[in-house]
Amino acid sequence: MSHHDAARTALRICPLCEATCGLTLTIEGTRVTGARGDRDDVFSQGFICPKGASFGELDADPDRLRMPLVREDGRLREASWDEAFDAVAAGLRPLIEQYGPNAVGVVLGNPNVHTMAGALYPPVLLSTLRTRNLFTAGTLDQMPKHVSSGLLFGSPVAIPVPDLDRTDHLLLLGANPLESNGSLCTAADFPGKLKALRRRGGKLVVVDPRRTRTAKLADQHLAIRPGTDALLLAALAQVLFEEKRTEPGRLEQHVEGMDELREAIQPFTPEAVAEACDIPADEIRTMARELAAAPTAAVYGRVGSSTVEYGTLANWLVDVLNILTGNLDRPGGALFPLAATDRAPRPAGPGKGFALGRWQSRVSGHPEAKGELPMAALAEEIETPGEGQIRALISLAANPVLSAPDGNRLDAALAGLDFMVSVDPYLNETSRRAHVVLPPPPPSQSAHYDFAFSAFAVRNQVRYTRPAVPLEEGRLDESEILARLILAASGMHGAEPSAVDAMVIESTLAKAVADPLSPVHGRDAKELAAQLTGRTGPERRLDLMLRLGPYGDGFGAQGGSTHGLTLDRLLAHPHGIDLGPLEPRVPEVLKTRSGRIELFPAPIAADLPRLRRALGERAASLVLVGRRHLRSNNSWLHNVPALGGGTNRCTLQVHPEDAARLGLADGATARITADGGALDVPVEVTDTVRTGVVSLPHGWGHNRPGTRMKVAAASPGVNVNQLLDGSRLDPLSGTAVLNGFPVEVAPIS
Ligand SMILES: Nc1nc2c(c(=O)[nH]1)N[C@H]1C(S)=C(S)[C@@H](COP(=O)(O)OP(=O)(O)OC[C@H]3O[C@@H](n4cnc5c(=O)[nH]c(N)nc54)[C@H](O)[C@@H]3O)O[C@H]1N2
Ligand SMILES: Nc1nc2c(c(=O)[nH]1)N[C@H]1C(S)=C(S)[C@@H](COP(=O)(O)OP(=O)(O)OC[C@H]3O[C@@H](n4cnc5c(=O)[nH]c(N)nc54)[C@H](O)[C@@H]3O)O[C@H]1N2
Ligand code: SF4
Ligand SMILES: [Mo]
Repeated sequence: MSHHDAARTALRICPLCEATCGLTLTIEGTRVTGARGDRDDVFSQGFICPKGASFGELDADPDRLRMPLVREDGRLREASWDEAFDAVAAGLRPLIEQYGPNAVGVVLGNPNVHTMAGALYPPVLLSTLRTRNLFTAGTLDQMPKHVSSGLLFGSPVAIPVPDLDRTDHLLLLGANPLESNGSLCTAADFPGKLKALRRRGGKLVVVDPRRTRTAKLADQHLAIRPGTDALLLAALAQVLFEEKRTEPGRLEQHVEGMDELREAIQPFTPEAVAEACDIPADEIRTMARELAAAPTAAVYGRVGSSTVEYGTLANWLVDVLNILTGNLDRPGGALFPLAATDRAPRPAGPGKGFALGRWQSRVSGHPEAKGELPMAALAEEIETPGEGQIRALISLAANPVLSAPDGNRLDAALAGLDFMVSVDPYLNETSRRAHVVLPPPPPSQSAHYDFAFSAFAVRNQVRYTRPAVPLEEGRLDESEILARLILAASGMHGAEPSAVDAMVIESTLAKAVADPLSPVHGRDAKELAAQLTGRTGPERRLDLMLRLGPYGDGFGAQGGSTHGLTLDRLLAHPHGIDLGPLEPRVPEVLKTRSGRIELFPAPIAADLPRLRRALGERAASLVLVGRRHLRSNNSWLHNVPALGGGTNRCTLQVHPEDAARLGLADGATARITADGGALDVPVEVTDTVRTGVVSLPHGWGHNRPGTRMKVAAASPGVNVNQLLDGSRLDPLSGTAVLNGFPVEVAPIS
C-alpha cells in the first residue's frame, strides 16, 4: 500500500474483554494501524487498555487462518468454503441419522459472548440439533451464578450487578478487575470506578488469597484461604441475623424463606468459620456490621468464588447478603440491568421457575444445569461406548484442551471422534483435532453488538458498530459460517444461509403477534417483517429485537417506548445511546413459581450440610489458585508479540515462607503434583500470594504438535489444568473446581 493513502478512522466496540470499550481505529487501506479510546462513546468515554490498544496487531496476526481446512488422509489442507461445508454435511448427517441427536456434542467457548454470530446462531443450532450433549465455558466459570439466580429469582440470566457508580461500600470477592477489567459487571474503566468510589468516601473491601492490584487499591484486604468464601459469607449472614441487623426494606414483601434461612445459617458463626477461612472472628463481625451500616452497599463475587468447591453456595450467599441488607434492587446496591435486546418487562406474577437436573449426563450422572453438562465430563462422554455416546463434535470458539480439566485426556478423546468441526480463527490445541476448521474473519471485518454484556452492564445503554473494513476477498462473515453450518447439520445443506435468519424472524414475529402482551399483538407478521431494515440478516434480527425490546418503537404501536429504538435510530448514534442508570426491577424481573424471591430454595438446602461438614475439615497444607494478566485473555492472546513478555508469564508464584519451607528458589524449576498429574514450572517467589497458596495462570501449554501459532509456541508455558482429573466439581452447577485444589510442590534437582 502506498503512503499516499489517507488514513481514516472507524469505530469498533472492543471484543477482548467484558468492558466493551468503544475504540476509534485508525485504518490505512484495509489495515488497522492504530486504536485509541473513543472519547464520545456513551459508555466507555475514551477508556482503553493495552489489549484494546493492540487491536491492530491482533487483527493482523499472520497466523490467523484465511481459508477453511479439511482433513484428508489424516492431514489438514486448505479447501474452498463449498468443500468445507460439503465435508461438514457428509461428516455429521450420517451419524445423526444412525445414532440420533445425542451423537453430536456441541462445545461453546468464551468468545461466543464477544461476537454477534456467537449470540445469534448457537441457539438456532441447538434447537435444530436437539442434542443433550451441550458443554460450554460456563461450567469453567459462571454457572454457579446462573444456578443461584435461577433458584433465587426464577431466571438463570437475572443477574444483579453492583452499582459501581453509586455504591458506598463494595465487598468484592474472588475478582481482580484491575487485570480482568471486570466480569458479570460490564463497566469500562473498572479501576477508575473503584478509585472514584474511594474518593467519594466509600469503602472497598477485597477478599482474595493474593494481594492483587485490586487488593492494593482497597481500604481493606482479607487474604482468605481459597475455597472458603461460602463459609465467610454464611458467617456474615449469621451475624446480621444474630445482631438483628437484617433490613430487607421494600424487598420484605417479595421474599419468602427468611425464617428457614435464619435457622439454617445458625451454625456458621464467625467463631466456627474463622479457622477454615483463616480470618479472625472479630474481623468477620466488623465486616458484617460495616456492610449493614453502609448507606448503600454491594457484595460482588466472581471467578475466585465461583470455580470452587462451594461455588453455587457462595454465589447464592452473595445475593442473600444483598437481600438481607436491603441492597438488592436499589440504587447503590446490586441491580438488574435492562438491556435494549432484553425482553420487554411484563407484569409481575408467578413464572415458570427454574429446574435443575432435568436430565443427567450419561456416564457419571451429573445433573444438567441451564441445559448444559459439565465441561469436565466431555472427555468421558466421547470415550465411553454405548447409546448416547458423542461421536461428532461441533466446537464453536472453544479451546477446551487448554481451558478444561485434563487436556491430555480430552485431546486423546477428540482424536477418536468420527467427526469434528471447529469454528476458530486459529489452528490451536483443540482445533488441530478437527476434520474441518472454519475460520471467521478478524474482528475489524465483523460488525459488533454486545447481546450478552449489555445485560450485565452497570449502565443501560445501546451501541452498535458496523465492520470497520470490508470483508476480505474469499472470507465469510462468521454469521454466514454459522448459518451454513446449521444448514449442513440439519439436512438443509446447500440452502441459502439467509434462510436461517428469515426463519428466526418469521417465528419470532409469529409469537409476538399472537402474544396479547406484545406491542405488536394482532398485527400482520409479514407486514412487520417487511418493515425491518438492515443490510444483513444479523442486522435485521438486531432491528427486530430492538423494536420489540424494552426501548423499542414497537413497530410504531402505542405500546412502543418513548425511546422509539430501531436499528436506523441506533445507526444515527455511532457512539451509542445512553439509556440511563440501572433502576429497580423487583418484582417484575422475578420468574419463580411463587412470583417471589425464593431465599432458601430446596437444592441449596440440600447442599448446605456439605458446607457444614467443611467446618470440621483440616485444610490442605498447600492449594493452587489461578490468576489473570492484563495483557492476556484465556488461551488465545499469547500469539500477539506486543501482549507477551514482561510479567505476562507462566510462573508458579510461591510465598517466601513456603519457598523456604519447600526449598524453592526464585527462578528455579519446581515440580507441582496434584490429582491429575505433574508439571515442571519456573518458580517466582513473591509475597503477593498468601502462605499455603501457590498461583499458576491458565491458558498456557502451547507445545503440542500440529498447531499454527508460532509466537505462542515459542514461549509455551504449561497447562495448569493438567493438574486436574475432572473429578472435582461444584455439585449443583457442574462447575469445575479450578481454584483452591490441593497440590504438592518440590524442587527439581
Ligand atoms: N485453570 C483455569 N482454567 C480456566 C479458567 C481459570 O481461571 N483457571 N478460566 C475459565 C474461564 S473463566 C473461561 S471463560 C474458559 C475459556 O475457555 P475457552 O472458551 O475454551 O477458551 P478461550 O481461550 O477463551 O478461547 C476460545 C477459542 O476461541 C477462539 N476465538 C477467538 N476469537 C474468535 C472469534 O471471533 N470467533 C470464533 N469462532 N473463535 C474465536 C480462540 O482462537 C480459541 O480457540 O477458560 C476457563 N479455564
Ligand atoms: N486480562 C484479562 N482479562 C480477562 C480475562 C483474561 O484472561 N485476561 N478473562 C476474561 C474472563 S473469561 C473472565 S471469566 C473474567 C474473570 O474476571 P475475574 O473474576 O476478575 O477473574 P480473575 O482475574 O481470575 O480474578 C479471580 C481472583 O480470585 C482469586 N481467588 C482464587 N481463589 C479464590 C478463593 O477461593 N476465594 C477468593 N475470594 N478469591 C480467590 C484469585 O487470586 C484472583 O485474583 O476476566 C475476563 N477478562
Ligand atoms: S478494557 Fe477490555 S474492552 Fe476495554 S480496551 Fe481493554 S480489552 Fe478492550
Ligand atoms: Mo470466563
